[in-house]
Amino acid sequence: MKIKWPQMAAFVLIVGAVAIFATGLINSDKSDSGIVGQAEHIISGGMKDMAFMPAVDKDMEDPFLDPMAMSKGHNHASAQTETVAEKGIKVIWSWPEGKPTPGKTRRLALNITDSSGKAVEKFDWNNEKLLHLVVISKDLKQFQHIHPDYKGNGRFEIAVSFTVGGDYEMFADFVPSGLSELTRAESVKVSGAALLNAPLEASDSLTATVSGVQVELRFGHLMAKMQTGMTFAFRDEKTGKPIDDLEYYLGSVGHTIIVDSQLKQYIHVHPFNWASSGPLAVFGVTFPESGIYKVWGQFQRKGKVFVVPFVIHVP
Ligand SMILES: [Cu+2]
Repeated sequence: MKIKWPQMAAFVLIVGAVAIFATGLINSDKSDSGIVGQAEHIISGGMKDMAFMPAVDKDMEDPFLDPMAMSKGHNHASAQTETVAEKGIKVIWSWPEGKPTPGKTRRLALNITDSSGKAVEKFDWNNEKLLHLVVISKDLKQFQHIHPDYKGNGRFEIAVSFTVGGDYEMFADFVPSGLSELTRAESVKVSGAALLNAPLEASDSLTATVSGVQVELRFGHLMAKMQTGMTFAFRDEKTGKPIDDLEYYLGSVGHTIIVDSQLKQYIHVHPFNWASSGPLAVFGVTFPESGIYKVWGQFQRKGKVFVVPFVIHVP
């Protein structure tokens, strides 16, 4: 066999990455109950051999799980790992047209400042956007993932509409140039009849059908404080055939947003096999505490974004 040196170098890098990952598993973070932003780093190679990886059916081979294809690193600070400069970054949330009410569209403004109160001017592109805004109702039934426009001088704006009244939590993800990806959260009360808060229960089945696609969610060894693989597997609803024509949504095969039942933990993860078009989207995630979590997977096919929600119990 002829050894190609670029491939050899890549192999060495991968082995190194696996070693770093293994260390990360042992030193898993202890997190308190603050908002936790989280993102997972690329691991490859030995992934398939570890308890980490969920088992998938034989016909669900994904060529982009090839270690050579997985190269997109991603850096995301958590409340525990933020530097002093990062901790100083604040978002001032305001509703210039008044507080939102159900059925009416209202403009939301986010002004981002540093510790001295000065506007943060420059942001890095992050998954094709400068700022991602996720809005979730307290009962976790309502979910929006939207992208405010940058108006300059640290100010982002977007028109938001709510279908029902009640309490909501808003999460903004952004990367001030030179710093890590940060998450800031704010609550908003939408006037009108509040939602009935039925307690959240884990989904009976981790299979759902959305827009003609049967989506199955699988985990490796699922346990709090331990990184596990989280795989979405896609089949055609009618034929049962694996789907391999997913399109890029915000620069990758999909995105997942996860919150705990109290909306205290917010986890935004990007797939390892980001360049894939299916039939799998594979993520790595660490659930900070045991409990009930809601997972929204977002994917795109035939020009349309679809959202797949699941409620899971993490032991
Ligand atoms: Cu986004």
